[in-house]
Amino acid sequence: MNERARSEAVAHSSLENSAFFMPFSANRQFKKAPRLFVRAEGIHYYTPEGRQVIDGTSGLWCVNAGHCRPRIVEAVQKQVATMDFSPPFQMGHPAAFEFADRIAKLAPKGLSRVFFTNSGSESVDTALKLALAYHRVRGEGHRMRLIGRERGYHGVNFGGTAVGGISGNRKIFGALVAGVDHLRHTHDLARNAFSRGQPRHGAELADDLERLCQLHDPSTIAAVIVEPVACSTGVLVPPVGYLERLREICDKHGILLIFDEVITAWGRLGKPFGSQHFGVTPDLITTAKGITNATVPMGAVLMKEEIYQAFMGGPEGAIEMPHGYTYSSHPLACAAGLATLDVYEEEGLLTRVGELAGYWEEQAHKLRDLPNVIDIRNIGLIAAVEFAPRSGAPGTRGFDAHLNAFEKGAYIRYTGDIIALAPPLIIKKAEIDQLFAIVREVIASLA
Ligand code: PXG
Ligand code: PLP
Repeated sequence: MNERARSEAVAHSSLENSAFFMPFSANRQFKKAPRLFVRAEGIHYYTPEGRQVIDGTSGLWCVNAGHCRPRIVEAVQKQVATMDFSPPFQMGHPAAFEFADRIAKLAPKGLSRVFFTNSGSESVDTALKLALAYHRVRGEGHRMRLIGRERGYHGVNFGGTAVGGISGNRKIFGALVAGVDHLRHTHDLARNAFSRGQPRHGAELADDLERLCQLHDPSTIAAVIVEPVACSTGVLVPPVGYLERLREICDKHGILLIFDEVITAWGRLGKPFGSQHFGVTPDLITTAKGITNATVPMGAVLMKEEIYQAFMGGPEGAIEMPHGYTYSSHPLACAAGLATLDVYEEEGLLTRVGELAGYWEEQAHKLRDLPNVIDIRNIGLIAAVEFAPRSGAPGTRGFDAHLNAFEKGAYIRYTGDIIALAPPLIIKKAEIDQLFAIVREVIASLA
């Protein structure tokens, strides 16, 4: 059966008894009324019936250069036919070294070393382990605590789930990892609703880290991890001065600061990394998604030179870091990643959002007159609209908006009563208009 015939057969047969346990999905509801994509190109997806759908969320915040870019597709095709796999432990292949060097050149100054993983979740758990091990090799093994933040999303592995702050993602998984605590989140509709870009109020919420330092003693804390912009939880943009304050407190107490840039890197905020947009440099950065334009799964942890060097003190023949994945620096991922960087660079995509963000912000905030809209927030090429919850049925407005948008020709994400928009960075102004026209109709028709 060829690809097309297979996808049509799947689309037209019942999925109700399918073996596929779908991730983060309402399996039974979905299988009764599936929403399928079978093709993608540029900023569009296509359904089995051939209907065109604007990709309003870059897949899952990852297809930054748009879908099926020929240069990336050809690089992967060539690599898979040349060398499908090469072992990453005690062996290497040239593209891995080249890709790491190119990433380091784009990174904030000082973050000069790169560890490869296969996802954002693996990047987070890798960064947390690196932080613990870094302190330990420097004789500060008493720094064992990890601090996350309420409403943070750091993937689904044990470490990331533990530092994560979305209670629905945590509560059914037992005790998770010991020694974790959380900062308060920064969402404050009373003071900051309808902010454009960074909200004015809330820098003082970073002082919550001082509170945790007093509670646990700073010498017990290894690292703090936050998303510069918390995207999964509904786009929480950091208040002016907040990230700077976190940086100061971490410096004061010798705590490593990790920015989880799985979404905020790769041009989403108009710079290669979100840290560069905010002008605050963390000690480690976790990333994934747009690193390969999502063509092949990959993630990475970037770290300061001092962190890398701290591991290089032992005998030369010793393995410095007992950590890594079978697929770390997979040849297909490196090929996709190198071609992705070529596309980003040739088309100026890592800075294009600088020119587009003003227009994007204007269009997003025009939705303010619609019913049930209690907040609109934006930064870079990201926007979110928050709805008042229906009484007795919180979250249903968000889901209805998602469904309704799909029917009207736009794919958008939702979390609770918040919808999030983050289209591919190649989007044109006229296409931004189209996307917002659909979103306007959707919100207007929401009961
Ligand atoms: N950290 C952050 C900040 C993320 O946004 C991860 C870690 C985990 O990455 P992986 O590759 O393991 O999924 C993420 C992923 C959504 C959505 O709609 C967001 C993510 C994943 C799926 C859906 O908000 N973010
Ligand atoms: N479980 C077993 C039994 C394994 O042999 C391995 C890898 O060799 C893993 C888990 C880890 O898999 P990966 O390296 O793909 O994360």
